[in-house]
Formats: sequence, C-alpha cells, structure tokens
Amino acid sequence: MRRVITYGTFDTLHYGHIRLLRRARALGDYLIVALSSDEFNSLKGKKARFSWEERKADLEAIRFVDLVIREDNWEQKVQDVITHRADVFTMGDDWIGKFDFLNPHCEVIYLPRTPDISSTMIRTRVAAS
Ligand code: C2G
Repeated sequence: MRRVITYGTFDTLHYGHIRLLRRARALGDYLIVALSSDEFNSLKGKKARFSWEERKADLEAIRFVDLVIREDNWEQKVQDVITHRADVFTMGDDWIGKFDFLNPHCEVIYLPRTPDISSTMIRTRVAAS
C-alpha cells in the first residue's frame, strides 16, 4: 500500500484541484489531503470563501481522496509523513523545490499545475456577479 500525502487550501474546489488530486492518487494506492485550517490560511495571507468543514466535505466527495487531516502550520509536514506513513509527498509545481527537505522521509514529486484556473479567480468573479 503506497501512501501519498498532499497539502492545500482547496477553496472553491475546481477542476485544477481535482486534476491534481487525481494525479496525486495515481502515484500510489491511498491519498491523504492535509487541508489548511482557517487559522493557517490567515498565516498564509489567504482568506478562504468556505470554512474548513465545508472545504473538507467538498474534498471528501472526491473518489480519489481517502483521508482529510488538518494543516495548522508550516512545520508539521515531517511529522505528518511519519505519522501517516506517507511514501510520497506531492504538490503542484508552483511549489517546486520548496519541500525538498522531506526527501529523507519520502519521495517528493511536484506535478504540473492546471493553467488558467484559481480559487482567487473564482472568488473575484463570483463576488463581482
Ligand atoms: N493547483 C493546481 N492547479 C491549479 C490550482 C491549484 O494544480 N490551477 C494545486 C496546487 O499546486 C496545490 C493544490 O492544487 O498543490 C492546492 O492548491 P491551493 O489550495 O492553492 O493550496 P496552497 O495555497 O498552494 O497551499 O503547505 C502547503 C500549502 O498548504 C499549499
């Protein structure tokens, strides 16, 4: 059982996220998503439109997602990889190189981002409509 872990806010869930999650799950047999808490988002300078609980429920509707855990800080990744026995850590390549420190603990794979779609775009468009 090859276990994959990925992180993110996943606000206003869109096809860019879904294509990332599908490819992440295809790297193994079990996908764990560490979902940024509202508090951590403010640390990241992000304000999600939907609460952590709403964003968690949206993610759990995706067949490729096996477990959703909380992401509360930047420092938890090594412990998460150990606790959840992750063999692979993956993120979109907008993060390329940023998480290479995880290499001793698991494989680190960056996947190409889906162009021209973002939660910011959706929030802006929806707010304007
Ligand atoms: N993503 C993508 N294509 C897009 C938008 C996002 O592939 N058009 C990917 C991102 O690269 C990331 C994941 O979807 O791997 C989640 O994106 P966000 O919700 O924007 O997450 P982010 O704010 O980058 O948080 O500790 C890491 C952070 O929690 C990452």
